[in-house]
Amino acid sequence: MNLPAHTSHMKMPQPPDLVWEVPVDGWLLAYHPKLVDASGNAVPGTVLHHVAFWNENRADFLCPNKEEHIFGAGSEMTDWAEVPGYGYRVQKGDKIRIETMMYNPTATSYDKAYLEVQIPFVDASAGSVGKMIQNVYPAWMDVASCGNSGYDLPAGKSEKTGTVTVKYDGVLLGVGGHLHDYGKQIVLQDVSRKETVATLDAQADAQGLLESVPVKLFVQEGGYKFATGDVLKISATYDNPTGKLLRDGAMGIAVGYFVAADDTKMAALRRNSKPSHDMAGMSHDH
Ligand SMILES: [Cu+2]
Repeated sequence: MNLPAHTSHMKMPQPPDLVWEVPVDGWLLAYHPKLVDASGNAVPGTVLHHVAFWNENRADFLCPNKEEHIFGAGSEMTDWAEVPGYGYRVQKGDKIRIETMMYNPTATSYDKAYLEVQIPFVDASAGSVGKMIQNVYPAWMDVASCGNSGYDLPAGKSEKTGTVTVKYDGVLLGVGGHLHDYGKQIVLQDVSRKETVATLDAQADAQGLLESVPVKLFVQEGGYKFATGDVLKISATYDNPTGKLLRDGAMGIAVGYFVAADDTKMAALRRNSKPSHDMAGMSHDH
């Protein structure tokens, strides 16, 4: 894409959705996003407004009104690391819809920028290795609950909270966060257990443009336990210094990997027909 300097996501001509048909039966292990120009030089992550991968063949386990959102990143260029022994199960022919939105808040124009996402995988048909992999499901715990993720960001300090209810027993292996520019913090609480699961403080530059959100892992302890019926509360805080309301300027999502106690129950989330595209899962349509 050509990314002229000082172009907002509303003004930038956005790329159409792509559909990637998964070529193997197996597991996707990690997602490594990278922005480069035509000669392979790095382009700063700040020009990525967001990218989202949706599996059109499965419903989300926390919000079944949405497609399964298997990967996403924004300006913080979230690198989804491999957790040894775990993977996201795919079937050959699964259709992954890739939604991308770019912008360029910087003073430098970038011509022919590419977003690359490297996905290490295991082919289940290639021997016994696959038997050792446990299935993980992406858990998107959103301040917008199960609605559209984007919301209007008021000037100054603000906080938005939402809840989602866990419908399966299992464990959370770790949690990171997705915020937009001027985001400060994401907090995930298990209200039913009266516990704070994670408090994630964002790193930003001097202007408040988001640089990174940390990841908290529970792998060592065997995961953070969720039970069916647990209510999770998500809070996102922002401090918008522009003095203006930023239309659709914010999101607040805690994102983790979930392992179900009984994986066979998760098979019910599979669906074969392609859902309509005006569903609530189109959370990034701004
Ligand atoms: Cu976003």
